Amino acid sequence: MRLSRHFLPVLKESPSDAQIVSHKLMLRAGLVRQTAAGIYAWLPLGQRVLQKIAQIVREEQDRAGAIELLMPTLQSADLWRESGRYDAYGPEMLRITDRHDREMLYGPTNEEMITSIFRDSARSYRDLPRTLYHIQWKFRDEVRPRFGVMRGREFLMKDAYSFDLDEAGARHSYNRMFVAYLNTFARMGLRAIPMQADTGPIGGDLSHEFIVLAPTGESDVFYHSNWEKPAELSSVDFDDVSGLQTIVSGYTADYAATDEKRDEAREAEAGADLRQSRGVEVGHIFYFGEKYSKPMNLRVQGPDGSEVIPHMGSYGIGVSRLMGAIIEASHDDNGIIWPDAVAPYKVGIINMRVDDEACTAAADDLYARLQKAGVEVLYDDRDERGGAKFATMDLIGIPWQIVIGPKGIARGVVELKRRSTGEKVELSIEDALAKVVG
Ligand code: 5CA
Repeated sequence: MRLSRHFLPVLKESPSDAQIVSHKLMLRAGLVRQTAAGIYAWLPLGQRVLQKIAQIVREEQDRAGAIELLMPTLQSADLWRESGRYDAYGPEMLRITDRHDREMLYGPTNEEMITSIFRDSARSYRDLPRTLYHIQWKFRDEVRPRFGVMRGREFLMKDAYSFDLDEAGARHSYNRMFVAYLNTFARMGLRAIPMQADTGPIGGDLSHEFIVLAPTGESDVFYHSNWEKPAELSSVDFDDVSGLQTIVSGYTADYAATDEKRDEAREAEAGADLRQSRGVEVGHIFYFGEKYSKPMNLRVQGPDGSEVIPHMGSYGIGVSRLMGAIIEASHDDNGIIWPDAVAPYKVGIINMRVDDEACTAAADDLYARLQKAGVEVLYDDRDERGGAKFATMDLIGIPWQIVIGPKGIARGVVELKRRSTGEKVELSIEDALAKVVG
């Protein structure tokens, strides 16, 4: 994409309404614009990153055996009356009336809807186990939306729902998601710690929040210093019930809990290794058994002909919140440092002198060749000062930057810069190309 034809409204100054660095950078780098309190438009660059994050989430859900579908944002109030949550959910639910005076709501979550969909077609034990998920917008009328997309009112969530014949099966489904989450966040360059957590309005008694440590996070968390060591993830067999349980047990062996679930005995045991911090909740998984299946009358025929009430769990990831969490974890004074996996473009080309024929010919040619090689490339071909171009590329965090200037071109070289380390090397165009394409 040529920057001269792009829609990339970057800001020089930090907007005064933003308090935390990720929110400031998201506004400055032209990723989002607020359209109403806690509601954001995703500008072209933000939309690209959002789709990258969603795609990683999708690939890891699929790998763990979950199946994608898409449910609507609007739901009927009657569905929520079946579980008894319509009144219980309170003022966080955005309630809407249609022209026929039917009560509707903008979904804050989808346990009721997926249970009714599954109920309509699941008949026997052969239809289980299944885990279904979608990536869809949610609305929660938060009292205090803040920190940009971190706590929005409208936000993108991946929510998965598992159906099993019994508790042991449901635990395996839970473990699948537990491990899928570790892989998902690691691919985005994040260390998310699974912490024992409260279940709130979703219900149940087994639950983990996945927390990325950040001083600006909204959760108070306590954990063993072992969590500060880098994680090692190996490939896993998601169908291996005991193998998966061993992995999960390994991960939960070191203490980690949110404020609501602190355990004095385990904290004493950790002693001087106990750490306290703040963190951002990027995922939350729940096992709640028959909480929805029973009142909503979901039944299947078991292997022996008897009726079985499926055991369920639900598993959320804050897809839009993740963008804020990634920026909190990866930025410097000049701007965002996107991990390669979620960067809006892999390579940026800076043409220092658009009025210089040799520079422009070389830059145009490099741009065409990168595009041909299938590399996502942003080409700064604007008639601007070099300094402004460097600042923009750094602000928007492009991982590889190739600078083409008249002196270099005269010697047959360009400068290749790595955004994460700041390292710069002079290379021939061929070598620079080989480096970023490979
Ligand atoms: N039904 C369950 C699991 S699918 C559920 O709704 N869980 S949740 O309430 O914990 O939300 C799942 C994830 O959505 C959270 O871990 C968080 O990352 C994200 N999330 C929740 N509220 C917001 C919000 N107001 N703004 C942005 N992300 C949010």
